[in-house]
Amino acid sequence: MNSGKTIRIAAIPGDGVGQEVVAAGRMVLDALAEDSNGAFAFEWTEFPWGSDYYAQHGRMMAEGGLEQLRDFDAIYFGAVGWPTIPDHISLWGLRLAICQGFDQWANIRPVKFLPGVTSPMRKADDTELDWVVVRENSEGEYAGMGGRNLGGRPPGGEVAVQSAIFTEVGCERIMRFAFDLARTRTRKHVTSVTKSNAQQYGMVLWDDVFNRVAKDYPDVEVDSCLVDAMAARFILQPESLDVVVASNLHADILSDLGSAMAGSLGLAASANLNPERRTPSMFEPVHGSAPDIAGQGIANPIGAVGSAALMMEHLGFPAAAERLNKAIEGTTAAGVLPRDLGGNATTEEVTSAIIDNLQA
Ligand code: GGG
Repeated sequence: MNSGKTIRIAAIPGDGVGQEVVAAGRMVLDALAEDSNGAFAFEWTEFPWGSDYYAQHGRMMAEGGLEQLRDFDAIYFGAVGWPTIPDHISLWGLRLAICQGFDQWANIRPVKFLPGVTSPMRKADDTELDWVVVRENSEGEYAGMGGRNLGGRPPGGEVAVQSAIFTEVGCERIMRFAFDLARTRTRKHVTSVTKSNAQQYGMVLWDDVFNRVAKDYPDVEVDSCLVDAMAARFILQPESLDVVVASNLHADILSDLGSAMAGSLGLAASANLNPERRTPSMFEPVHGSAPDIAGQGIANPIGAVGSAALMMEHLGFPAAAERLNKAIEGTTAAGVLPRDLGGNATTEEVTSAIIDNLQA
């Protein structure tokens, strides 16, 4: 008998494999709740938004969609993007509309080796990789400002402008978030990713704010690295990193590199947080809709289940989050691996194994 909290979640499976991995994540979460001794239960509301919805309604989400989501405890998201719709329309119409509409300004993307998962970067099974990429999630290169065909130039001479907006408030809050996170970790190190040698306004502001905020955290080690050098450092000196804070675009690119180093993009979990908790936060695997494998039952559900763990942590159930993470580890350690990790387990088999491992 449930006498604990009923957690109200808005599920938005979205496009392609998003639908498969959100279904998998929901099964795992329901099994977790059933076994929680009444500590919590989930009440799910599913929203059919995405590219199919666009085909019928000419928009990616319902009119007033944000208002429909506002009172949920959290949003559990799959993926967005489908070949029939230009990617910038689907992304801005759904995922970014939610992230920016709810001011989910901090995106965290942990990067970790899992037991039993090999990768070209993993020289021995005991090699450690344990970072968190902190992505500024509200402005920067994703400010959505600019225009095309300015001045009405003739065909062949078109000009487009895409502005990156960096505000002192936006930079400071993400820096402080990264430093606060680093303080909870063993290494207590923050690396700021920049490109201030070439981008002399926004990225210099980014550096100035980083250096100023760092003074308030004398117990945290810091360094700063150009984004191009950082890509090389990910590969050549992974042990030198702990918390990596970067702009919207830089962090998006680097976190994909990091998850590939850990074995596959399919493993990567993420949380889009409104740390002030004024609005619901959104939890989603980092991967996209993967049209090439959608509907085949072979998508990797681990990124979605890992995102569910981040959601439980955020909602104040750290022991439940730990159980989810341990169940993922038990599954990969036992060699139940989907295709992107070199195995042949289906989405359903990996999901069942994770549910079985909740008991371990
Ligand atoms: N689950 C993540 C997702 O659907 N991503 C789609 C995508 O294209 N994202 C690009 C971005 O957010 O920068």
